[in-house]
Amino acid sequence: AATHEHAARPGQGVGARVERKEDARHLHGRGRFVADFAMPELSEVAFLRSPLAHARIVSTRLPAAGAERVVLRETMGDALDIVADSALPTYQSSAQPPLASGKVRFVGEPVAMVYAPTRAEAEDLAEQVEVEFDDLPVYADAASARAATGELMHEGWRDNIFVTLNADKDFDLHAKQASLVVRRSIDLARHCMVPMEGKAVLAYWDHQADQLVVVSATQVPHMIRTILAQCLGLEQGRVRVISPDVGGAFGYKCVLQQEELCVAWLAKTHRKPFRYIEDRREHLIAGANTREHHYEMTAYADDRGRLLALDARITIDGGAYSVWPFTIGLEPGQAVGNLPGPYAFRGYRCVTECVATNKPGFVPYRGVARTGVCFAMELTMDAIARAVGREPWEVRLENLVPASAMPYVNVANKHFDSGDYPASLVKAREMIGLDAVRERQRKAEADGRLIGVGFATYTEQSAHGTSVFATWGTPVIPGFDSATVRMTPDGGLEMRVGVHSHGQGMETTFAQIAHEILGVDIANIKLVHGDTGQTPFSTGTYASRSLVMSGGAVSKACKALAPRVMHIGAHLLGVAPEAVSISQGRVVGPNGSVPIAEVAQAWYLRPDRLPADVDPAGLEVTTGFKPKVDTGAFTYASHAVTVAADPDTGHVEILDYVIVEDCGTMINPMVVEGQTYGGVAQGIGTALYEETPYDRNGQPLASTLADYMLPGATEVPNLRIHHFETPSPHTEFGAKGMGEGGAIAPPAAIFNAVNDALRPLGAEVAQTPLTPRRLLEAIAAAQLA
Ligand code: MCN
Ligand code: SMO
Repeated sequence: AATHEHAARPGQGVGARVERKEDARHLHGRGRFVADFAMPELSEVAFLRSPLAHARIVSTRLPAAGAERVVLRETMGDALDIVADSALPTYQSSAQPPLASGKVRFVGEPVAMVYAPTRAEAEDLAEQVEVEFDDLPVYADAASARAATGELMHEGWRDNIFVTLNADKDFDLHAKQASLVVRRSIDLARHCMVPMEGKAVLAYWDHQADQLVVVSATQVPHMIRTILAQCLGLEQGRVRVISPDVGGAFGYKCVLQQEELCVAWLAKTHRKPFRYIEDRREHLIAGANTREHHYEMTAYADDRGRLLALDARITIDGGAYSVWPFTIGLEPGQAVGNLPGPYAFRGYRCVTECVATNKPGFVPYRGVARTGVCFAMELTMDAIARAVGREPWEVRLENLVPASAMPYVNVANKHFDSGDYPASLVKAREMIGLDAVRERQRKAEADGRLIGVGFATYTEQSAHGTSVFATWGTPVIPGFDSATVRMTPDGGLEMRVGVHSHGQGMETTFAQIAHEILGVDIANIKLVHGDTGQTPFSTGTYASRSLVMSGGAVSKACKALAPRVMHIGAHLLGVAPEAVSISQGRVVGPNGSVPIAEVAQAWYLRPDRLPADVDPAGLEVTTGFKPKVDTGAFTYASHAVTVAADPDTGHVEILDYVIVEDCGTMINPMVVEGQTYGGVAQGIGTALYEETPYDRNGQPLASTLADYMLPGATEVPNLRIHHFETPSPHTEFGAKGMGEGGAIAPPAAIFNAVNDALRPLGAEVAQTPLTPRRLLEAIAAAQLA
């Protein structure tokens, strides 16, 4: 399939820029988040959190008044710990207790749970719980964790290493043909995820249904039900999980959170409602972390800069606990598999070690390891270009997998399905106006700042199947999903999916898919999602899988519904079913048409008007979808950015930013653009601002938004986006998932641009975030050298 430029489509179907249905309720304050629920007798929960990074709990003393409202691990009886098992051979599993038991492993780990009528009272009571600790050696970074001689992070472990993953594909064979060897050390800082809404969970006992109901800000309600029932020893049918409106999730909410388990336990035990809402300080101290990767890259290339082989050592600081269900194995697994990026070299060796330290554990975060590997690979690509004295885009262009080679299996066994990677780079170069920037660089800036331009190209695998997740040791992910579509008596649709939309716009885009097939007005299509009591099972929303998998199932269900609608419609028209079709919400025959609403009315209210051989299953279909292959559909993009770096103040300003992306057929280009804007804003955060530093005692040094820098509206430039649409051969409509991609490339493109700007000074930067201090240090180091 050839890559073609996107042409906007009118109407409400696939490809139309339809305004988001869900925005009306959010803009009018009618959204309902966990914090908005009101309930009689609701108790608010607070946690007493560990002040130390690694310590034994010697004793705990409860306050005289209110002791009955304090819960410790011992009090929780036989509630199970969160154990995240993996099939990876070197993996050491961690057990995360719902409340610390015996010892604490990071600052902020919940030690006691307390409840009261208000949060303030609960916090006051928590402060009166006295805990005596005995210090243990703190592993505040990967080096100290590796060198451990004292007590290890987890009982029964052989060392402090969660998992080691290696790859070796024809490395020696190709490396020895190289005439050039380029080395770089590259670092990404640890940071938080900072969704607008943090963790939020409310649980109560539904006495009528005799059921535990857990209302949680989660991406994966069905998975949370499965694991909560297991951990609490309840039959699956006695747990219902509802994910209401969610104020951003970004991966933070795709795992079982210990607070979810704690609050659910309270509701199960006391048969009353309880709620916990994470505050910003708790998020910054004790919420999950992401991104901290260290790379030692050695690239083997020829004189033109063609990469022949890559040797990489990756260290990931995974923090204290592995998460359920994905496990910490996902991070190194994605790192090893995605480091080669969109390039066509054939020799690859990689050793990835994921270390356990006394910090909050890693949770998947938009892009997962791909932001790190893209950063490492793209900085290395620019380093190669420097070494051979060519333009970085030119060297990149020669290394990218060409369109003529598609479909292509790369050195890490990624099955690229379609697309024209070089064309996206060429277009990005054109849009950023490279020649004009080079001209401007020759003339120098009047204000003394240095201008630079940088590129990055990446692939974003979506629609991962069972076999792909199995290579990361997580066999829980199926390469399929399902949907229920029911036509209502007025000819509208009620659609049910087990994935969950927490900002992605699915209520609109899934309706567009149904409109494309059945012609029903999207105003009369309702998407029900995120409630285990009302939707078909799904593992949920993550890995940019929802559109392809669940949206694919919506498509299949609508396609299965169509012949039933036509069958009744043909009967109403008095013609044979083969003679009719569906068009613009009507069943159309050779000599007349009937609105779909009339068909629906016949099914529900006028059985006398139905054909004798009508399908008794009626106007409701549940069906599943699976892509033609298990190996995924690959979105790709090239980002190009122009920056100005001030050598006096160290300040970096983004002057221009362009994105040329191809996610196959777009269901809604406006939604795709919104997804891209949000992702890029987060990527800019990773590149320039966000960092959670720790001191050597494992104390977090950025615990408020005054210390933890987020990009605001003034730091995010106007982004210019250009679309290609190369349909995937494996999916409905040829769509590919793209929800994470925006966050993958910005650190790479921005650092390459800054390094381009710094060339006259001989300085180079390779550590996020690029604070003014780091920039000035790099310049100072170059002056000394
Ligand atoms: N879309 C489209 N055409 C395509 C591809 C996608 O119109 N070819 C639309 C989809 O219909 C959907 C949206 O774009 O409305 C994203 O679709 P998809 O790529 O399938 O991603 P998911 O829906 O599975 O969302 C998950 C993804 C992930 S993994 C993270 S992390 C992330 C992201 O989405 N978290 C988000 N985007 C987010 N956006 C918001 N607002 N909030 C989050 O927490
Ligand atoms: S990090 Mo996204 O939820 O896969």
